[in-house]
Amino acid sequence: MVDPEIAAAIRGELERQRQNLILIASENYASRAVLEAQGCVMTNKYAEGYPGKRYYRGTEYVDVAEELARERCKALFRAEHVNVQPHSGTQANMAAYFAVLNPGDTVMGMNLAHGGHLSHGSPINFSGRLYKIIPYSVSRGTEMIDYGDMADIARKNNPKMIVVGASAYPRIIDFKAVREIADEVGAMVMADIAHIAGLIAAGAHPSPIPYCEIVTTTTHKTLRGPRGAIIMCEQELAQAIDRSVFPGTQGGPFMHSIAAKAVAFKEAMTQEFKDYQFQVVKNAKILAKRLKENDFNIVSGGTDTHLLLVNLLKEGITGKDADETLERAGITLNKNMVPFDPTTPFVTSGIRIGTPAVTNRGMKEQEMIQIADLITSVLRDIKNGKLISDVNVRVQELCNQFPIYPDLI
Ligand code: DSN
Repeated sequence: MVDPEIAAAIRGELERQRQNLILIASENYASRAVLEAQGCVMTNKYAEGYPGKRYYRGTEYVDVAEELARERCKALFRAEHVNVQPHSGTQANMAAYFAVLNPGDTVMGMNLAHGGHLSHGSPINFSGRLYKIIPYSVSRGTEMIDYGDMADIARKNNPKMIVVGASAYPRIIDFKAVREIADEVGAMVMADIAHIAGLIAAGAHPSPIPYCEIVTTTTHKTLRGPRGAIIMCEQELAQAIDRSVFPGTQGGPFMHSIAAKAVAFKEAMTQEFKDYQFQVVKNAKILAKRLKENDFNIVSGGTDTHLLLVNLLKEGITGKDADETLERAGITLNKNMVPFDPTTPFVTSGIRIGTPAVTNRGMKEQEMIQIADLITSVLRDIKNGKLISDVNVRVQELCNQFPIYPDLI
């Protein structure tokens, strides 16, 4: 009633999330409890500092929320220390770098075009502007990280830090191998587990915690929490990390988001969450297998995680055309660069497909096969408007069978 225009936009977004197959690998549906905490009165409170040591009065309740978030997160990931205040993944990475690096230091990060992230050293990001970035890539043959190549690059360049983690890499990351490389050249290791944090919390992907000085992650992807991020680190770096977040790079913490992070960490300790994460991986594997049977070229031949990449060069379709057409059919995913892509990030030669959101609706193997076949029929005939409408009808039927947020209005 106060703002009908925004109310209509929110209702529209709810319907979009209900009536589309959300296959964007970084998106998910947070629980009602997480949404409620994120929309609570703690948004009104200023609380610069940390629990028990704030610059403002009246923080006794937000202190409870932040303490619970910290303790639950430490238990969930078996981390020595955690800072739950970062507003976003890139801000978490910025604070982490500022805690241990100086401008001009040499840092190795995964090539963005091979699955890395802007904040891991892209020249157009602060990370690429402040540090001397030496990228590492996937190998042409396997389209997987070649740890031998990584070691050679490290020996040649003596980085102060190796950053591992990706936003479009479908394979298990061998954190132990990276630790060994780093130890050989005297480097630190920072893992950005934004995409795979939920899998790690559930034991569906090996944990980087024993092998890295610093681990950052967003909280809203596979982890299924509110939009935001955290930094975990060994005890020795606790003070440097905390100071780097506040007052180093942020002001007042978003206490409502921190309360919602606490709720998400509690949810992540349940058996339901573990089962969900293993199903996410199972679903991604089935989707990859079916698309492969349908003659698509899957980057690295498959997946070990929640996402897969389809290389469309053979089909002569750009990622841009593919994601636009699929969106018209009610299938929402994103165009993505594939390794050694001859095009640009605005066009791309591939698509990225993730299973966290559809799995959250309860979809399983059988639905993944249907989804793979729906994607296939659209991509085999992308100019056929009638076919796109028919697929959209089938997408609606599938969405209706697996309702999400049924009691939200
Ligand atoms: N935008 C995120 C993703 O889609 O992977 C990364 O920050």
